[in-house]
Amino acid sequence: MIIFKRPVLTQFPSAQDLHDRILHHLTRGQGRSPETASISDWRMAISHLLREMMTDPLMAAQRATQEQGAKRVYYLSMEFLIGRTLGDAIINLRLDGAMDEALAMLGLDKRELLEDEPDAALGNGGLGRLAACFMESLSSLQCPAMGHGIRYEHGLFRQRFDSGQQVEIAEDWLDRPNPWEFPRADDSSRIGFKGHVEEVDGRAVWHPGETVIARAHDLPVIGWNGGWANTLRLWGAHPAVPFDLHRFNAGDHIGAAEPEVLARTLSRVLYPDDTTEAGKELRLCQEYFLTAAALQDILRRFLSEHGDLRLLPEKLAIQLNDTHPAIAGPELMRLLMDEHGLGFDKARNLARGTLNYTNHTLLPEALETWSTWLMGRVLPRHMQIIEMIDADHRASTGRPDHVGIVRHDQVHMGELAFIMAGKVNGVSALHTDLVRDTVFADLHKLHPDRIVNQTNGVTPRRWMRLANPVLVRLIDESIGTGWTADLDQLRGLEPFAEDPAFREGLRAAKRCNKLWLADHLLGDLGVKPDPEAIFDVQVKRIHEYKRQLMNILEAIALWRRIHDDPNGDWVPRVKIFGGKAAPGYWLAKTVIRLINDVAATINNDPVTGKFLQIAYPPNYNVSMAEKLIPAADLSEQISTAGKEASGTGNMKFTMNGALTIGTLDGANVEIREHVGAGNFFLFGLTAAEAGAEAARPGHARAAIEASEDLRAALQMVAEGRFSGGQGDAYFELLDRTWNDDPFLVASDFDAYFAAQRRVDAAYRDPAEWDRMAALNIARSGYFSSDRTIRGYMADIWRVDPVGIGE
Ligand code: GL4
Repeated sequence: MIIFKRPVLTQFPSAQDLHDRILHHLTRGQGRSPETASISDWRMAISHLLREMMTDPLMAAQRATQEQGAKRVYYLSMEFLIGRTLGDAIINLRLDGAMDEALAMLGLDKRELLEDEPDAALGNGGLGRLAACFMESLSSLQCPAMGHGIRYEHGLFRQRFDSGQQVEIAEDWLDRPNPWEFPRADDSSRIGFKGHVEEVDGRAVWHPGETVIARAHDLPVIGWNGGWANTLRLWGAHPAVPFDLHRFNAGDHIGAAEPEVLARTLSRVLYPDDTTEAGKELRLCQEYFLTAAALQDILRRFLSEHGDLRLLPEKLAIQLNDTHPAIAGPELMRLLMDEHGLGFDKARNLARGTLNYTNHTLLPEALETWSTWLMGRVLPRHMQIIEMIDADHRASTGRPDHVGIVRHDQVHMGELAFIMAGKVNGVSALHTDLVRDTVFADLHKLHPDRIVNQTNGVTPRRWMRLANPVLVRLIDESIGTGWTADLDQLRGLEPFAEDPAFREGLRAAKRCNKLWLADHLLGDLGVKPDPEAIFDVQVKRIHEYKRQLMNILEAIALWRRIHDDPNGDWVPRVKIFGGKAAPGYWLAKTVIRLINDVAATINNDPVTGKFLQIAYPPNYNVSMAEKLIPAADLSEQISTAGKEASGTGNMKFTMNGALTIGTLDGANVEIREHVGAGNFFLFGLTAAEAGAEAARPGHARAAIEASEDLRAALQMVAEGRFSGGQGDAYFELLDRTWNDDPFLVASDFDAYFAAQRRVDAAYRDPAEWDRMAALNIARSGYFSSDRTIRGYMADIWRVDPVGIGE
């Protein structure tokens, strides 16, 4: 094995060295003098310096991979929810101490610099953030890998509240140049759409009616310790004919730019739907754009490295993040058959040996389908190949008709992805069981070894080291820093749970994070909570199945009880919400309005003010999560059992010492197993019970009638107590809760309310609470995305890390 030396400069440069190099980038790179530089100029200079420091590990990794002829992993995803990069780069390059000093020498405020960076929101929620955590772990584990995504001009919309209602504003992260990317004008592909297919000498020839150019922008992703960097390659769409000079010269000045506008539409905006599919033609075009650009690129590199297509499964593994890039099956077959002359069987075997698919949801509205008419019009050759794959699978397995890819004139992308994948994985133990038993039950019977589980994880570098430096200092002082790369070492904290001094330290760290949050984020909302209050946090997309409605109804019920006994011994609580609703999801938007209306009323009540407050800061995103999660005492993971595939926020809270109130859903099940049932506030129906309950006629009405707290809370909403006396403001929401309630807010309400009172009781005993918090941290090691990626490497990709080092 060839061993590469780690570049000397990335090994802990001195503060003076950093200082000089920042000045160099500011003056020579930005063309600014220190006297006239704005905060953004400084940020650009520092970011460019850090990007420069990533180039040696980036190229060393490439060289080592090539020299060893190692297998490469490609992660195809329509979403990468990156957030900010600067703070993460400083941490992973191990520059924190020296950089702090250098910034002090330059008179710069680190927080102000970090806050100046736009939050790259190229994703909706968990699925996109998982992809970003995976990229970081792949680099930290020295796995040769590349991410492929779309360089959306506009990421997820920014959220504002107007009279409590969500208003969406276009996001514009690329308005200012992105200092992290390397534009690769030479790495481009032509992507065809529409047109027709012709048969020439027995071979299919696709003549696309439209063509666009995909152009690569590379972001280096640096791993922990700065020894290895992989690339996240984001594709931008450009016109094949840049500008119609004839039309311009003929006086049609606007029409001349039409090809440009049309092509660029493909990478213009991220679809703002999470777990719901729009079924729009542009979305299909975006999915094909990403997949085709990635596969051409991957095959080009593979052929120049290995030359022999038969080596595909041995030399590369491609992971499809949900069905969004599932057109990869037919596209890879098309390239192998139509462009490289392979027969169907060979092409199918090579594709299946290379592709794998992760399922991220069971919600029926999220399972992608396209009409055969649309697929045939946008991708005529792919439609033919899909029919061939389907017929071949039917013939080779003798499967029943209702299991196929094409049914009722719809192309089912889940079935397509399953049939074309070597391995299919779910994202938590419970979810994988449900994948086997429900959506893919028939296919699972035909291919019993195909479905495997890989429980999600999150990177402790961003979610602990970067987000929670005060807690990290305490941990480092107690057990050293080795846990950062090997999160199981947090187990070493278990004995400290019994140590009053450690628990005191833990309490002080949490208090520090809570004070900062109260001052900076909640203060802007006019909420001034007592840091002694329970910080009770629910942050995630707003969706009925996640049951933010149950949480706010609990707040109303509690408020009413406090009112009845204002001198009671109540445990003070501040309920914090964060999250966006899909712009077209009317009920979710109604829940947002209700939370804001209830907050406005409760926060202005002098009688209950010292016991209960509600805060809903707008525009929840990755950087807000980094501030909220370390300050949380209580993590709300209260989805209807069987609906949340995994969750990943739940893991971030646990490793930051929040206790969970939650259902037996997704990865909550495994979190509870790891931290211990006594250190987790469990409530609610199980997935099996929830299925039965939802099918029981009149379940909601019966549950409401049996619960005085819930009935009273709903009554107050119905009377207009939170909507200026307007009783009908929430008519539809109430009507649905009484008469339908598919996500069982009513059936689980009393159990939830009771679990919250158990939380109150536990919080009264600080030593006991802190002991539980310490054990949550100590036992959270399993939820590192390093463990998840090791699982993918061993069970799905069959790749080894590549040696590189001193
Ligand atoms: C999701 C799931 O809803 C979420 O539970 C899971 O943690 C995440 C990553 O696997 O994927 N599926 C979709 S779609 N969006 C998600 O966030």
